Amino acid sequence: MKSVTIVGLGYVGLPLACLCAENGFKVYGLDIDKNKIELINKGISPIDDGYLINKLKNLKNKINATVNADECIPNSNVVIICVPTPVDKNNAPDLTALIKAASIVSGRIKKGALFIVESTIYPGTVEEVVVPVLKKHGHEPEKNDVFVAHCPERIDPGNKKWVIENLPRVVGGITKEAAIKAAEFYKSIINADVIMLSSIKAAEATKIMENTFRDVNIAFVNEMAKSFDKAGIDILEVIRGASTKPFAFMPHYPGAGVGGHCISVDPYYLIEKAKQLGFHHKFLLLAREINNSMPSYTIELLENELNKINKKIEKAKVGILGLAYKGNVDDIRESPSFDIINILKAKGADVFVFDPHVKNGSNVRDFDELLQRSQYLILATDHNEFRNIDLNKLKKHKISVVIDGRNCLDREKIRQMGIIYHGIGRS
Ligand code: SAJ
Repeated sequence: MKSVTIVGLGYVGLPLACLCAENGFKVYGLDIDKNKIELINKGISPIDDGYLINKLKNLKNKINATVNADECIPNSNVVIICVPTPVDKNNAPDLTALIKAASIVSGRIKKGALFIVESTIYPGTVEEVVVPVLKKHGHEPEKNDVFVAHCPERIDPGNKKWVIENLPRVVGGITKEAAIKAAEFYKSIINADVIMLSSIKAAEATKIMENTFRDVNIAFVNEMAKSFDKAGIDILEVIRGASTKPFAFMPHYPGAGVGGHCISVDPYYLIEKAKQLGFHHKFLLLAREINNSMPSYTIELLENELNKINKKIEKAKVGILGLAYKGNVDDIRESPSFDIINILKAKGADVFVFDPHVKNGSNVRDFDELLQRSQYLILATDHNEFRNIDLNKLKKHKISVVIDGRNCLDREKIRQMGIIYHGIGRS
């Protein structure tokens, strides 16, 4: 039986481990988090994701989760790295986890094995960072003593339509043979196209382009929202109008900011690498600047409404709905909610926070307590729980201003109750 070790059992590694187990592989999961290992070996998902909760329940004992690299890597035909590749406080790529994982693998991987990196990386990372670690351990990937490839992950947390089984993938290899082996591996576990690109750099660049494309398009609608707000135009209506064009338009939506470990991070991987190569990505940086301005813009909207009713932000009691970086997930990485909270506190406001998916981040017991203690609301995350709130409760608790950071509440109904409503590009 073919065996695989997945290094890193997060929102990328875990679905991949489940898929390999379902396709007859002997699966090892290697992670540094003992608590996570324990849960997975009990068939419990450490991530609040319905898809994973279900899969793991049915795959109990089919995934051997361990902290011990010696137990798994030497016995694996395939080793796949799925560790986080964040940015540091200066928005420079932080490859610490990747380098550590590459070193753990390089010292243990057996000759002839397939070694794949799925983590999101800038073009050149495998050749310039991972291969030298392999060579230090006596490997020669260019001679296929191990087959080294890159297949960028495309997991979209919470997406029920596009899941790991049916998502097309691209692969690139240090050698053609490595790319072929990687393509064969993914074709054996997914029901979707697997495209072999001519180089590993092209595969690394593909993912960066996908996510940077999304970041600049979100920045585009965020800037349009600011402009239309001045003109009293409802941007949602305009996006709906533009979407009637059956070609050459792709809707994105303005909001209180861009969070998550993909869209808000990946552009910096390309920006930094290009800088080393002597190219300045002014457009990508401008898009990042626009998206990073949305939290303070959201608070500006609140202050403008308070000024109209002769109220001040100082000592204002503001309820924040949502900590997660996007709706219906429990992930708070790079979430704009934290910028909103910090700016409000710096302005002297009292801030109350409730997120049903991030209980340990909330400073009130539940939604009702948040309403009891707040005068004004900012919706920062479009969880379904917030989309479906009983708006009459706002009236009952005398909420007087609502800033809808995801344009997901019923503006008319809120206004009919005499509550001031302002969205992002939606006055
Ligand atoms: N956001 C907007 N406006 C939009 C879309 C998103 O403000 O129109 C915000 C979200 O609120 C969030 C951030 O951007 O704060 C990122 O949202 P996202 O929907 O892009 O979600 P992610 O970060 O989980 O992105 C993933 C990515 N998947 C991978 O990297 C494999 C991305 O490639 C997908 O395009 C994205 O899911 C998706 O399409 O849902």
